[in-house]
Amino acid sequence: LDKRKEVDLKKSIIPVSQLEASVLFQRPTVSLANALRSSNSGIIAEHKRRSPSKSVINQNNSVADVAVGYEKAGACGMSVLTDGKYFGGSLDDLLLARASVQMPLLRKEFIIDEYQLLEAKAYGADVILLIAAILTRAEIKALSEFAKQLRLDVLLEVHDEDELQKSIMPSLDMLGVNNRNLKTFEVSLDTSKTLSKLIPDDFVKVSESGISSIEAIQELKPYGYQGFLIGENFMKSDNPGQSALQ
Ligand code: IGP
Repeated sequence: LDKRKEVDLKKSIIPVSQLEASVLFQRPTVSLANALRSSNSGIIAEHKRRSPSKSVINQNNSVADVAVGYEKAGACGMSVLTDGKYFGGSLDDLLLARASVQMPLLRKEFIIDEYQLLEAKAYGADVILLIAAILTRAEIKALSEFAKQLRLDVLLEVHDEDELQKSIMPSLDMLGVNNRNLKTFEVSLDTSKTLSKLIPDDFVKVSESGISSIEAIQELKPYGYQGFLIGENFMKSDNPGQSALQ
């Protein structure tokens, strides 16, 4: 989990003042948490070209086509991987998705610095991901409070009870339980089931990773989950939007 050491902040490329002056920075954001609360699909569909666990997943479909397909299929929101090194994504992917759809967009990234939140907003995100495994409680607090000032929703991701206990605070909107063990890449929905009862009701619960069927979603709903983050299962198809319909 030393990924945070490798995050390349490229701070010098676009000055903060320029990010803040961008047209998208002024755009009113859309809350994914609210969308999930009032939806019965709860699907957050992800754009993911490749991953450390699976290498290549999809190199053919354009981000714009994938985004439009997901929106037409009725997804509540879309997650766009902007990490280049491990996932082959970029901020341009986020920008292209933003130009194509109205639904809330999540910047999926290893966020460790406020600058990345300004970037997220300037490139059209509505939601940011914070990963408990790579952040201290103080960092989670500072980053989530800054995100709220920017009117971005915050999805906080945990893998186990310690990460969850360390992270709970009012500046989070959604708590995501990642079913994928980052050390072994093994996936188990039991992680979501076990941790669900420890998540206070004021947060929208999201189950992340390894969800590959309607049955899995039906299985998770009784545990209080209202959001389901699905990447590979859709992206491995020739037509990700079409596969999000089923
Ligand atoms: C999607 P899957 O198994 O449906 O492709 O998983 C998403 O949960 C996964 O990509 C993810 C992720 C992350 C990627 C969850 N947390 C943190 C990068 C960083």
